[in-house]
Amino acid sequence: MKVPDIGSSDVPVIEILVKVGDTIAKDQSLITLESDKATMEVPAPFAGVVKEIKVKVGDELSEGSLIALVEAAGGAPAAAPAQAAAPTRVEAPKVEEKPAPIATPRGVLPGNAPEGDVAPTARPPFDAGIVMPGDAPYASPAIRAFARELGVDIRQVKGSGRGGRIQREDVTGYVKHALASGARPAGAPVAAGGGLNLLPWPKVDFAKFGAIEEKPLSRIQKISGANLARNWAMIPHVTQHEDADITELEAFRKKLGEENKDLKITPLVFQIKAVVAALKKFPQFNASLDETGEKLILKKYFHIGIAVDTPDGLVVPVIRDCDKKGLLDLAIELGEISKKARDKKLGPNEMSGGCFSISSLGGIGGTAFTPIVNAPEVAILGVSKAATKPVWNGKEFAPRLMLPLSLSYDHRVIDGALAARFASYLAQQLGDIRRLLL
Ligand code: CAO
Repeated sequence: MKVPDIGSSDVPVIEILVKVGDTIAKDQSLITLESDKATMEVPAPFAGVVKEIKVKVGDELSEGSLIALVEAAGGAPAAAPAQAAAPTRVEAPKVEEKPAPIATPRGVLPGNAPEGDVAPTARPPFDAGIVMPGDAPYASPAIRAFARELGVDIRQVKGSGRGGRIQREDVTGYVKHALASGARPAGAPVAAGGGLNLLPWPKVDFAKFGAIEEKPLSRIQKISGANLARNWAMIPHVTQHEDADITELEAFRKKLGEENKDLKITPLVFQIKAVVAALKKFPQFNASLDETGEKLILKKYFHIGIAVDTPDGLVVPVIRDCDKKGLLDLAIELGEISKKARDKKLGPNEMSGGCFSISSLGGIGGTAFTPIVNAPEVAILGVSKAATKPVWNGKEFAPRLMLPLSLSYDHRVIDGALAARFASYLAQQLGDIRRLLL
């Protein structure tokens, strides 16, 4: 069994989830990899018995790296990907048409990966001593980063996970305990009116008030929730609202749709083009703060993230080099990434590298909203439903199709005046189809 396409190379192994002699099921997780973007489990492409493990914790793997030799289960349909191992002693696996599932992302950014939410059923007993010999406490890099962020000395934290693995809750529990006992966690800065100093989350027995049902959050909701909470808390947001007159654009879009009946051309592709034009004119928007918060990184490429609503939650795939693509190319790619997102087929590389995001609720409704900036980007465009409104043209009110735009931005990087200019330029581009197509 080999590493499938994981979107990046030289990704360290942080956990080995099977051992020699294990009978494993198809799609059972073999190892956990952790890049700086995501923690992901690599699933078995077919069922069988583990004969030899070819990796150890700390090894850096890329697509095609050999993980283990596995004897395929007799007669079981084996979905071996093209790049999968053809190990000796494996009965020639029958190749399914469906490609092997790509590694399952389990986190997005260090500190945000939900830990301990993996189905325990298929896993062997975990022994921290094997993967982290010696006295070093066992914790994933994400948890170490989380502890560092809170100023916690990870060696002081007792792990409650399998084999003493330190989980996110252990770190937060340690901090809560330290705060309750009046002690300051080792290395933590002294609070002097700084920090969020939030009240604990209310613990309520809702069943006391009526019938209830519990529903766990999906993995995507947990990951995006942690990111949204951080971005909302750490970025000083302001939202600038603007209306674009898209009467002419809409007539052109309809015409284009009639000429390309097999293609779905929605207003979103025009918005991508308009955003690229505005990013070129206002480079401050095509930027990110570095991790120190003292330097702005200006980008010379134009990769646009598109918020896609899926049954499991919100994901933001990225369309690359939108400046080099025409409207029809963008329409094709938008259709492809939306489908991939809803089919849970997006790889981590398809959700990274964005410069600016668009969140369109135009197909659903609403007149305005305040999207949350997708850090480390510095702005995001929210789009609501276009509606025909009476607009004064100097002589009379004329019916015009108006598209509501809501531009949220990081006020540390962008001033209000600049945001107002960006939003009105965007509206101007969408209002004059000739400019957009230049
Ligand atoms: N005004 C009026 N109509 C609009 C519109 C707008 N601003 N934007 C799209 N429409 C129309 C489309 O033309 C399409 O009409 P037809 O069915 O007649 O062709 C219809 O609404 C549905 O469009 P769509 O949603 O399928 O396609 P899209 O290209 O506009 O959007 C995608 C694609 C993936 C962005 C969208 O499906 C989606 O997931 N949106 C939700 C994003 C989200 O959840 N954001 C919130 C993030 S914060 O929680």
